[in-house]
Amino acid sequence: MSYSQTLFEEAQRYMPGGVNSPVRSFKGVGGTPLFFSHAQGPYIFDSDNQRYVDYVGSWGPMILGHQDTDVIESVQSSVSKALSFGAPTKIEIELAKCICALMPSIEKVRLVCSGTEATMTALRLARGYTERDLIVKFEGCYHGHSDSLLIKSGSGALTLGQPSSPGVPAGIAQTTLNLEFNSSDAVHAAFAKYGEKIAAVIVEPVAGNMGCVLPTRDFLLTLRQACDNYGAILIFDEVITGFRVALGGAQSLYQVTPDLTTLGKIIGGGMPIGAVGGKKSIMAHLAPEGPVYQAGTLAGNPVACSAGLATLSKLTAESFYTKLYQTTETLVTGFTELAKKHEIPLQINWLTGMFTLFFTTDPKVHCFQDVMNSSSEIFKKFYHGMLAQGIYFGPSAYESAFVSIVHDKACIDQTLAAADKVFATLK
Ligand code: KE4
Repeated sequence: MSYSQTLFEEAQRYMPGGVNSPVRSFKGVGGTPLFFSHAQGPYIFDSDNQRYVDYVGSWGPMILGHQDTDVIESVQSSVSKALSFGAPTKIEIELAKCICALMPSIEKVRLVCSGTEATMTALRLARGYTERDLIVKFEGCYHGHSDSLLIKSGSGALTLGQPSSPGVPAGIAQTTLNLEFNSSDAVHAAFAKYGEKIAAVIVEPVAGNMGCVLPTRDFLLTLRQACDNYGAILIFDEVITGFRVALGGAQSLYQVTPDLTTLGKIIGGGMPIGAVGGKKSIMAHLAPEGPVYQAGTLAGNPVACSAGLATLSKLTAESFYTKLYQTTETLVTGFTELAKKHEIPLQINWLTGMFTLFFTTDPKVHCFQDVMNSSSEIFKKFYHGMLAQGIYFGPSAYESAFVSIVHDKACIDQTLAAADKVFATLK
């Protein structure tokens, strides 16, 4: 019995499902979740001291790799002074200034403790600012677990939503519309029917939570135009894509500007953080400047801000994103060539620093239905085969894999050698 198995048995006695976030439970791939003890660079080590090339990176934050010396030194320096005040600190200004400088659509920003808090706050702010209730989101996009966002599509394409979890009141579900990602027609129809009641559209500009699914620029432009035409707020949830796919996030890559942006993950460098930012005219409605309430005991925590600032400061290095792009491209090209060699039906969606393997015969994976057409069973075999070869992907077919700047040739060689062996078993 592995030590992870022993730990998992004990964990289940004290925590629901033995974990503190469901995806970690391995329910998506079967088997026992690995418990990890330490990490270095592109590698993580489980409780049996097995080494893995890490393509989860804490679900995105670890873009510099684990134990980056500058980040660790910054955190150590911060904790040597204090852990938390519950009062303003200079480092919060420095992180806020850095975010505003790197993402020009953000004129003011509120720091919170998670992506969920960021998106929940963004929705409340948009509803308070517009004095409207309806929210538009997209099938397959995940924005954290606040009630208005745990919604699945209604019975018909344009019927208001239904709870996707027990505990979400039907009344709240009825204020969310769930549309097909990448469908400009669905957006036009929704605004034609509900336009004057729509407070906001929230979207992952590049979807990462149904696996990586890229938008068409036309789709993002349609969202922008519809929000402009009807006075709704466009929220880009860049909790994953912010500072990952480009220094300015997906909004800089696709040149479409949201009214509000939510961030998380990378801006905390591995520490608990989230942020909502955007136009001053909208942010001015947030307490204490305005009436829309939001608060948090550890919001803007100096240790988290130190880790985040140290992380963001290194992303501006010359050719950082060129290198990250090249590493990702080399991996994707290798997987694609091996799939051809072994005649495995495979589509890979990717951008700088993130990718997803879809085991499907479809020529493209463009929306949630395409994702559902891909084989989760083949993914499960792939997953465990790679795990046995020391390669750690997220334990779900519907997540993105993340590359760090320290994933080097040795990592790529080990990963592709493992894939060569595993693909041979998938036919
Ligand atoms: P958190 O509350 O987990 O910090 O952030 C919620 C969130 C918001 N928006 C986007 C685009 C996100 O991807 C997330 C959280 N991402 C997942 C991974 N897909 C976190 C992992 C987990 O739930 O354990």
